[in-house]
Amino acid sequence: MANQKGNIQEYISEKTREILVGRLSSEKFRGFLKENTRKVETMFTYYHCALMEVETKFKVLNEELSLSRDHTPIETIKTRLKSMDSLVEKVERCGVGFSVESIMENINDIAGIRIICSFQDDIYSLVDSFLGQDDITLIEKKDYIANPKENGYRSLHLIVSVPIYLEKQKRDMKVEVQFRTIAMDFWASLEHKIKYKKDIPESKSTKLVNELKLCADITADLDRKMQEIRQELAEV
Ligand code: 0O2
Repeated sequence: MANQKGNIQEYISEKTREILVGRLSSEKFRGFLKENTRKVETMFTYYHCALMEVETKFKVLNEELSLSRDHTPIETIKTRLKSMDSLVEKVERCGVGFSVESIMENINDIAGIRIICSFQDDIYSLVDSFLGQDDITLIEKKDYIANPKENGYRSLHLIVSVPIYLEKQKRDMKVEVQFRTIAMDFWASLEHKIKYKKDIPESKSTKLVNELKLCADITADLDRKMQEIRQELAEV
């Protein structure tokens, strides 16, 4: 995920600068952005608002759930707006039309939030509580914890719709929520770095893929063992 943009105006200025200095690879997208700067700025602002709504929901759940447990279920919350490069790549890869409406309709992960927990069980409790809230609509769920990807990637992903209340309207916004344990996040961060590192010779890359798969198995074991220890402690 790209870094959290603390200040939306800073983020938009950075994006505008990217357009002006022509760093974006896509000629077509550059033209679209020049003509739609205000609309794109508004779009990112709405997604930023949706992220604030969802982040608050998890902070509230964390407070409440920690009352009934001997630990706080959430270790870290990270939010991010999709980087412009990544958005352009996805718009082109998915053959999405060059309009703000079409992008908002078809790209589901412009706003992303990652919830990092110590224990796997906490992930499932949080998912249940979050999806039980009456203003949250589930659009898609992928459980890569129950069904890890071939490379060993584990996380639980949701695409949800959440309302934001603006001056004169209510808008339903899509947000991607990823849930991971600390171990899953540690693994995914390294794997992500390796995936995007260019110029790795093929022989080395095959070795790294195999080693990462081994690490994924070790982290899955670690998560299971930590969960068991916590359970035993709770029963004392
Ligand atoms: P970023 O920078 O994290 O946003 P798509 O979104 O179309 O690429 P799909 O199948 O719709 O793919 O989405 P999926 O499987 O839910 O995965 C989307 C996000 O999950 C990715 O976003 C990653 O953050 C994470 N992810 C999925 N698979 C892997 C993996 O094998 N390794 C790692 N490290 N992360 C993974 P982006 O857009 O790739 O990047």
